[in-house]
Amino acid sequence: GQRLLCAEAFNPDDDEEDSEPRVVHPKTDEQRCRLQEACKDILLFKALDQEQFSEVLDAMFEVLLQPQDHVIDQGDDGDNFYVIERGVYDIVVQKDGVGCCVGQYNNKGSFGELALMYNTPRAATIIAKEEGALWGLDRATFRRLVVKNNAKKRRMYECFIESVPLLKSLEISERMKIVDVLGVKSFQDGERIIMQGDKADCFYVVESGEVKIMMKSKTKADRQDNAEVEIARCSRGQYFGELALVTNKPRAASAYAIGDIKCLVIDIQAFERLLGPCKEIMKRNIAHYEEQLVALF
Ligand code: PCG
Repeated sequence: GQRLLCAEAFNPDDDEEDSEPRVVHPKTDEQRCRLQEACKDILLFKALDQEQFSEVLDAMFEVLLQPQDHVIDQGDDGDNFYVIERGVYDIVVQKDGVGCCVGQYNNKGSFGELALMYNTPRAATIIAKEEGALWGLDRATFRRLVVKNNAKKRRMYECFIESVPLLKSLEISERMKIVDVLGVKSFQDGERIIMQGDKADCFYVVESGEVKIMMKSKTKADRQDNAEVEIARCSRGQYFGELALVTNKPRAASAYAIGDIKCLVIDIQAFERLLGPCKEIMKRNIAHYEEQLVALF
């Protein structure tokens, strides 16, 4: 028994908050419905099993915001993780004493994970631009259920992420930070992953299977029946969905699953924060898209 106890004490997967009681904030059916809807696409929750996910939902509590309210102040200790129910929020980072707006959340997504994941001070200030509502998740529950998955995620994706050509120029620690915040999504044969003309909020790397990139034809006859032309395919290790994020424009093409596939998904805020060093490579590849299109149409 003694030896076992010692071994357990050194298990890095163990968390100091493990013994804390389960947090439950009672909710009305209506609140529970809204909460479930707000959380269904949260990438950090994708690795949770059903039991863990329902524990997370139980622990969440609603926070209402007025315009100009600071949800988070840079430099503070991290208390909660937040999922957006509604509202627009500016992301402000202090650089050399000057506050720079580096991005914005628009009625969806989540923030506040970094301080809780890495035990660091808040790295940005988050300001409500209008009336809004958030769902908070306390630090202990977030660490116990979400951060606990990170070690497993790193083990699962380390090799694959090392093999993605786009990410070769990053340091290992930078690649692991990508793994910590990515979500894995499955799509069925023929399912549309992104739609031409939509606002862009995610970046994708194909983990398994193949993705077909299709563009609405530019010839007049085809345009009338909305025909799409295949312009590219992506397989394991290749990425798509970067163009709209780099150009700040709507999706320039649609993407469909060929067979049942899996993609790693990174939200636009993590893309901006972590993939800056890869942008030059992406831009070079984007320049080739134009040449390919000229040949196609
Ligand atoms: P945290 O806990 O540092 O609190 C501020 C949050 O802002 C941070 O977690 C991220 O979730 C979020 N965020 C969004 N974009 C950025 C960015 O470009 N830089 C940083 N540091 N944080 C960002």
